[in-house]
Amino acid sequence: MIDEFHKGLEPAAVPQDGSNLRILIVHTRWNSPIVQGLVEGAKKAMVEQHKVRPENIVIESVPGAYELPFAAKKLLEVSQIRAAEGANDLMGNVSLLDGLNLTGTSSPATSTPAATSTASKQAFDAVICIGVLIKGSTMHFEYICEAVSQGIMRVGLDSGVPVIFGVLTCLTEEQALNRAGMDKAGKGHNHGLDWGQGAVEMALLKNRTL
Ligand code: DLZ
Repeated sequence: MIDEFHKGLEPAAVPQDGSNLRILIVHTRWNSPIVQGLVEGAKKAMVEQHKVRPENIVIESVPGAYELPFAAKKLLEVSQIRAAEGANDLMGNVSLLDGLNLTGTSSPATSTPAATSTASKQAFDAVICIGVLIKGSTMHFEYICEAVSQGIMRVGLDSGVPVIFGVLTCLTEEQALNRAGMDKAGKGHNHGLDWGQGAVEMALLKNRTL
């Protein structure tokens, strides 16, 4: 029997310094209150435990979980184009993306505007896709779960940028509240914390030069 059980993800063996990382969070507006709790958990872990600068966390929203892979892929590509142009700017060239509104899908309460600062010229080092799927009475849940998990994996493998699967796939709302640390009994654990930690660790792994 384990006396002291660490809920969630065990910390990495060595400190994970995220101070030079830029992270994208894409979250759904379905099941919004629970999703917001998970987003806050991910931000908290990255900023407070791993020194990620708040201005380097960009938050965008999509309607539902099914839209997460497309948004992750699109926003990742745009950030990579911007980063390439950032290098061009140093040589006096004009940005092809100037004037493009990258925050068009953002939820006003949580969004960090995509400014034309130096930080916004850095491509994302990792993406966290956050959503909550709750089973209903039809097969919809099964189809969406399968599509979203496969889609998120594909974006990560195709792009070479880690994409964290921050989607709760729950049978009941109580399960979802518990896994967002929002249950009445206070016995749950906010999985957003694990996703934030995982994003930093995987981003550093992506950037590692052997
Ligand atoms: C349609 C739908 C349903 C029934 N349930 C959820 C859910 O629990 N969580 C979620 O994130 N999205 C849900 N959606 C919306 C789909 O993900 C998607 O947005 C629509 O099918 C449009 O593509």
